[in-house]
Amino acid sequence: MQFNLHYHIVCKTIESNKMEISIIGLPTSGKTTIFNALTRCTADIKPYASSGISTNLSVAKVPDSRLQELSKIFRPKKTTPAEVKYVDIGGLTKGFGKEQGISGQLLNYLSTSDAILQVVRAFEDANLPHIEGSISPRRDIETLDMELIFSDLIIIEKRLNRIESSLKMGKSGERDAALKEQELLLRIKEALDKGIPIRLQTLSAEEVHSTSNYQFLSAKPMLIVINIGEKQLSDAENMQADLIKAYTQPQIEIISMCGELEMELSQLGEKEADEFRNDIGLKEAAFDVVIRHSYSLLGLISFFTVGTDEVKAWTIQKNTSAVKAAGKVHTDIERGFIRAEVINNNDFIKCGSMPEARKHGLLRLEGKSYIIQDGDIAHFLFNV
Ligand SMILES: Nc1nc2c(ncn2[C@@H]2O[C@H](COP(=O)(O)OP(=O)(O)OP(=O)(O)O)[C@@H](O)[C@H]2O)c(=O)[nH]1
Ligand SMILES: [Mg+2]
Repeated sequence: MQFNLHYHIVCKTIESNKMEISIIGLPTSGKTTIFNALTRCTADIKPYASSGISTNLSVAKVPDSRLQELSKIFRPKKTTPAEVKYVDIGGLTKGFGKEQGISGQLLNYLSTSDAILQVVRAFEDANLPHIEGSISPRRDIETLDMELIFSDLIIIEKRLNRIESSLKMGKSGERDAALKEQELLLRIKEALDKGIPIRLQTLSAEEVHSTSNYQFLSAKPMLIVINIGEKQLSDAENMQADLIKAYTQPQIEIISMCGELEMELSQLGEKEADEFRNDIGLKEAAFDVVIRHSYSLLGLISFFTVGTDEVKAWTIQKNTSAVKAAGKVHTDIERGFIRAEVINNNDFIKCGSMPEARKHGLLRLEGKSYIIQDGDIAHFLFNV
C-alpha cells in the first residue's frame, strides 16, 4: 500500500476538535506578520531577525458561512465555530536543526502539531536583507526541508542506538520486534541521508503506523505560504504555479499571500476589509484560504449539530462514520447510538426549519456506518 499518513496525523485533531498549526520559516520571512493576519492578533513585528526562540500562540475561530446561516435560523444561546490553534515560532536561524537538532520546546510544538505552515519570503525589501543575501523561494523551501530531514535523522539515530543496546542485552522476546524496527529505521535513514523527506518515501500502511509515534517532521502535512510584496500581487499566480510545479508532493500544498497587506486588513472591520479586497481584486481573505487548504491537506471536513441552545461546528476526518462522529460529541452518544437524523445544510437552509425539511422528505435516518459528509447537520438518537 502507498504511503499515507493522514490517519495517524489527524487522530489528535479528531479528539480535540482543534487543529494545531505551527508556523515556521527562515528569519524575517514574515512569520509573525502572517500569524497576526491569521489570528487578528497584534504580536510584535520587528524589522530585524529575533534572537532566541520565541513563540506566539493564538486560537482562531474557523470562519464558516454555513454556521452563520444556521445560527440565523436557530437563534441559539451559543454559536460555536471550530477552532484552529496557530503557534508562531520565531528566532530560527539557518542551521537551526544542524547543531543539536531541533530540540526542547520547539520540537514539542512542531511534533505535536497537526500541520506545519512554512512561510517563504518572496517580498523584496532593500532595508531588510535576507540571511542568504538574495530572494529565492525555491532555495528557502529546500533549506527548510533539509532542516526537517536533519531533525528526523537525529531522532532515528538516537533510536537506533537504543535498539542496538537492547539487542546486546538480548531479551529474546523483544528481539524480533527490535530487529524489524531497526530494519525499517535504517531504510528510512538511508533515504533521508540522500535528502529524501519521509513524505516522499514509500512505506506500507503498517510501517507508517509503527513509526507514527516518532512524529517525524519531514512526514508532516505542510502548507507552504509564499509571502509576496504588494508590488508582486499581479505576478502572484505565476509564481505560485511555478512552485507548485516544482513541489507537487504528497502532504504539501502551496499558496501565496501578501502578509503585510493581509495583516493590515485583518485589523479592519469585515465590511471595510471586503471592500478593500474587492478594489484590489483579492477574492478571499487570507485566513479563509489558509483554513480551507489546511482542511484539505489534513483530509478534514465539518459537520454541524443544531438546536436552540447551541449551533456548533465539529471537525472530523473524511470518511468518519456516524457512530464515530457521535462519539466526538459525547462518548455516551457513541456507546448508546441508535440512529442519526441527517440533512445537508444547504437543503436545510432552503427549507428554513426542521418540520419543513421533514415534510419534503429531506431528513434522512441513517445507521452507524453512514459516512458523514461535509456540511451535514446531524442529530444523534441514543440510549444509555
Ligand atoms: N515589504 C514587506 N515586508 C514584510 C512583509 N511581511 C513581513 N514584512 C517585514 O519583514 C519584517 C519581519 O517580519 P516578521 O513578521 O517579524 O518576520 P518573522 O519571520 O516573524 O521574523 P523572526 O521572528 O525574526 O524570524 C518586518 O519588518 C515586516 O514588516 C511583506 O509582505 N512585505
Ligand atoms: Mg517572528
